[in-house]
Amino acid sequence: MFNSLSEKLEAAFKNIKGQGRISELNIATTVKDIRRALVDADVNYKIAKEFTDRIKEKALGEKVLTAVSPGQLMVKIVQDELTELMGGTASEFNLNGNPAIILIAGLQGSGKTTFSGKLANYLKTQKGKSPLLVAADIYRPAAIDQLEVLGGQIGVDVYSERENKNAVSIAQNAIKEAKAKK
Ligand SMILES: Nc1nc2c(ncn2[C@@H]2O[C@H](COP(=O)(O)OP(=O)(O)OP(=O)(O)O)[C@@H](O)[C@H]2O)c(=O)[nH]1
Ligand SMILES: [Mg+2]
Repeated sequence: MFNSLSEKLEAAFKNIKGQGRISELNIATTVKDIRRALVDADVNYKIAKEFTDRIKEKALGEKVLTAVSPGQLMVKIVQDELTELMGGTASEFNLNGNPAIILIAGLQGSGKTTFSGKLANYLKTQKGKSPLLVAADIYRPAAIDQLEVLGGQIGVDVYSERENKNAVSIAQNAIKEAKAKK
């Protein structure tokens, strides 16, 4: 997803850098390309629109039109805004604890299970950890199956208790299991 986002952003910048003159018109075109790249990368349309409106405002305000290197200035404006959009500062996951415990909570269908799989895969392949995925969703019947399929795809163990309707006790038992299996 991020690869395709950066490719599309690069294409938008290549376009404006190649223009002999920068005008309000080609700023508008670039901004539209950026918005489309963001929406394609799953960014909510309203957020993408606010984001690109801010870029446009800055670009027109910062005398990009008369700058020595307008393309570079556009890149800088977008980079600053993207950094801001992502929260401004980088914060590391807290992986302390034996085991380190990460609780994923969120609205129905918001992508918790998918994200859990991605996170487990990241921790395994990039951080050298041996994560244990825990199915503590006791309401949706297929939730455990879904997590097991994902775990199978990335080679990460999945802990579940199909008969247990108490999420807290599932979580506590899973912690014991994780300690035992390191
Ligand atoms: N486009 C897109 N779809 C996603 C993303 N993450 C998850 N999905 C899809 O959104 C749907 C719901 O994702 P899940 O991971 O099952 O979400 P959940 O929060 O675990 O859902 P429930 O357990 O039913 O509450 C699935 O069809 C996913 O494939 C994402 O980042 N982008
Ligand atoms: Mg789920």
